[in-house]
Amino acid sequence: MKKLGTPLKIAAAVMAAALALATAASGAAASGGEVTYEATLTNTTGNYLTPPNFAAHTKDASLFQVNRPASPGVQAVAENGGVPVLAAEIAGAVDAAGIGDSGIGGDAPIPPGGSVTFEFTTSADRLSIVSMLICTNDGFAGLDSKALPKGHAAKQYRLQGYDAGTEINTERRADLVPAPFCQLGSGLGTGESNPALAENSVVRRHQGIQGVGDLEDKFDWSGPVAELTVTRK
Ligand SMILES: [Ca+2]
Ligand SMILES: [Ca+2]
Repeated sequence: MKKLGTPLKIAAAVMAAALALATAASGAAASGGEVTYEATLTNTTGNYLTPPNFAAHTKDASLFQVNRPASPGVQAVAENGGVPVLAAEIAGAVDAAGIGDSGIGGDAPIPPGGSVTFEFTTSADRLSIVSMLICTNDGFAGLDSKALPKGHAAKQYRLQGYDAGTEINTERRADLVPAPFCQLGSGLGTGESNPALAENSVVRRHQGIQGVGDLEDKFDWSGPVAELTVTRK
């Protein structure tokens, strides 16, 4: 049986390893010259998304990996919309290593059907994104280390829904973040992780809203949860 907190220690080790690898690769990446990209992320679900945390990076770094524990920053976003926590984590690993650019796309949640456009400049060749599916326990839209466009034609990507594996999917509004986006009743919701709901698992594809709680069906989705278009400027 796993002890509470074990996945976080593992995740920290994963991030440390990613940082070490990223640092080792920085010389090669820097020689390639920097390119500015424009990215537009469109929400294709009935759920709201947090402003996306993004990172351009080399192949040796990652924001999350399927079948691995989520990092503390990814957990913070997936469970509670802790966008600044993940931004600081990524900046500490990727930006500090000099291998790319990271940031937050926009400053407001993206509504169903809505979009956000952001730019970044980097010599790295891959892109990762994490954005909370707000009306879920610990669900997020994710892009895992996809190659950035090499030519000037726009490149399309699809983000899948992932379960961070850190919070049990109760689908109860009382366990969701107290944002106005999930039509919570007055006083419902929490911005803190509840130890009693710790899942102690790994990142995996999200199964959508299963109807086990009191969350409405309209927050469910099937297939990809967001579309992304990236263009070299
Ligand atoms: Ca939560
Ligand atoms: Ca979960």
